[in-house]
Amino acid sequence: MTTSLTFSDTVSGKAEGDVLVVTLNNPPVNAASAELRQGLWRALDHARSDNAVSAVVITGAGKSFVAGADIKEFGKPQVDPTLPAVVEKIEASEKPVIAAINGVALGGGCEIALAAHARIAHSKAKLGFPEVKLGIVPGAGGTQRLPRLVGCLEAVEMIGTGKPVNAEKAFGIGLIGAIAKGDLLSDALALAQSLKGKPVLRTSERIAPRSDQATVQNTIAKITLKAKGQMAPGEAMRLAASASTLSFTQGLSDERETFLRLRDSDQAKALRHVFFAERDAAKVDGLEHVEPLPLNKIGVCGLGLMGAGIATALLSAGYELIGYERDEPAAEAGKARILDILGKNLKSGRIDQADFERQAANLATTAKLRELAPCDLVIEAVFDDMTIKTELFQKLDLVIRSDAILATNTSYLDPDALAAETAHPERVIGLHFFSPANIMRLVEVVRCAQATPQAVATGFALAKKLGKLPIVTGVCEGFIGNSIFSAYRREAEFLLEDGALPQEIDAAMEDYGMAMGPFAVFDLAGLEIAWARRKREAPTRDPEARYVDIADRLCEAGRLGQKSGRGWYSYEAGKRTVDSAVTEMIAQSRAAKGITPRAIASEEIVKRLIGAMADEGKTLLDKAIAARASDIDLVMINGYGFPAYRGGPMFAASR
Ligand code: T1G
Repeated sequence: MTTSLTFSDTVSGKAEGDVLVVTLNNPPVNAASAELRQGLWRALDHARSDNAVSAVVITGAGKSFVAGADIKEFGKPQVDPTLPAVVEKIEASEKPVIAAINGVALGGGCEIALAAHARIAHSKAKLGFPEVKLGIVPGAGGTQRLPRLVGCLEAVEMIGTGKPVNAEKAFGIGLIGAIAKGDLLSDALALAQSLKGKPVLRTSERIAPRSDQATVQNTIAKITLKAKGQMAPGEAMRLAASASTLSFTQGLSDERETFLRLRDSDQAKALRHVFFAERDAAKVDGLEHVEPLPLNKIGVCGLGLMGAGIATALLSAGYELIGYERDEPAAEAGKARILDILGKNLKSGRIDQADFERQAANLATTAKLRELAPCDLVIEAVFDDMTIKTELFQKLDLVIRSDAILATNTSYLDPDALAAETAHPERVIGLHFFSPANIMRLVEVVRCAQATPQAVATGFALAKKLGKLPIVTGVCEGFIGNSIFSAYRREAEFLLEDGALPQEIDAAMEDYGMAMGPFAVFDLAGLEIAWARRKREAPTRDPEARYVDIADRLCEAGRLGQKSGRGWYSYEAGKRTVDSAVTEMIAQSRAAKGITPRAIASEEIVKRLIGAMADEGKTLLDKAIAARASDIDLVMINGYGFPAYRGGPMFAASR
């Protein structure tokens, strides 16, 4: 006998015999909005007061159980009941409450499941606490209930990293009691029948299974190191570890205080900005209703470091790949390079033997361009020279289908000029990967002037399929990322002339949270590319514009960066050391211009460099190269080591 009940717009109930099945339905991800919380609250009240109800099953509609608290409500006035109150009410129920986890149970969604008296999950379910990725800690009992179920070691790992676990792992660590063998709801109803009338097991009353404290502390130290500069991971792990020493009530109040403090912190605001920025970046004007072309076979021309990385990313995503090089030995070397990366993925456990064999089987290399004829899309990653790329594209024009996509991985050349040299410029786009391309998440999808929306949509969809973060950019020298990076470099060199030293500027930016300071990055990338560009620009450079020639002096002295053993720093045995010769060259350059150096504080260094990036960002927005400021933030965070917990240069400058 089934009776339908409505507890709110997003919460409904059905009586399956004497079990009340409560379904949460707040598309797209069942975020625990105020409306959903109120509906769940009413459902629990109904279950408590209706004698016909012996147990409750809570489940979600769609692909999520509950994706956590509604992040859009953060910073807004609180609406009752709060999530902690709902969670407490679930656990307090005298009638067994079963969580039937149909999909993702994240953050507050996992806390709802932990408060239930039993948990059963669909085999494809995922459970986790991603709060640290939002600069906060779980705030509805997760830091205290999780350790009581899985032990402190598993808890600090899950809560400290924010990484979800699959159903099998969740079952293995005791986070869930069962994985549904048949239909999830039927299995959950059977579980409810088996528990009804029995005393309920409350997670908060459990004692956290023992974990070796030394191992727990080691794990905390490892994760804290990786999360350099971020407050939340350390706090979250401290709370989870405290479950073995503090009472539930003490731990809960500490959790609440910590949650509220971090929720309003600058880091949390920045990470919320990044969360929504990633969602917005997927909404590209003009591509809303454009169907990407289907892609099966993909060609990669140039199998050097970048090409091999791109090829590996494509193979990992399941594409058939044809790698092309100018001659057989180079093609063989390219194949070996790709197989070497796959081998490393196998060794590190990122893929298993079956994956390795499947990907290797999907790989073919050739020195015959005509063998790329069956490709649906070809990406070139040959040397960044216009003549070489144009010749290649013109040959490809004659080989591949006219509707196949041609993509260039150029960093600085003009893809519009390249497209204009081909027979079908409408199918030419830019796909600018970042090295190592099989690791780096960012792909700049370059919307060439003559490219069709379908060509751009196809490139965009491909990048998503590779698990990358595609950001659409218009055409200008350096697109979004390298334009901002050039402004960053320019201001860094102005700071040098004004009185700061490379190591001071680097220290200030590394303290700010950059993965590496600018001068260390310049040395890593090599100084010759920027030098070549400065020489190219010299004839047309504005004589009134401020120009710092220190980098030119370095290059003329053969100091081309890490690979030449000397650049802004010296690299003895690979170790970066300050070189007095550079300090001397800087002093001479200042003297030649009659500049008296002054002491420059870290705050000013950071402010000027962020400011320079943001100013360039504004120019890119004015020129419609970037669609939104948050896209620029994502490019700098995912391609240039800008700390996500600062939100990106545009966000940081706006603060
Ligand atoms: N709140 C509000 N909106 C959300 C949301 C959330 N938790 N999660 C997703 N959305 C929106 C998103 O903005 C987008 O909107 C749409 O849903 C689809 O998302 C007390 C306080 C669940 C794995 O961190 O990781 O619980 O752009 O494109 O790729 O301890 O969304 O369409 O308008 O990402 O299929 C903790 C966040 C919260 C999970 C689905 N939870 N979400 O991925 O879809 S803090 C999270 C995700 C918390 C408690 C604390 C993913 C997903 P729009 P999408 P997807």
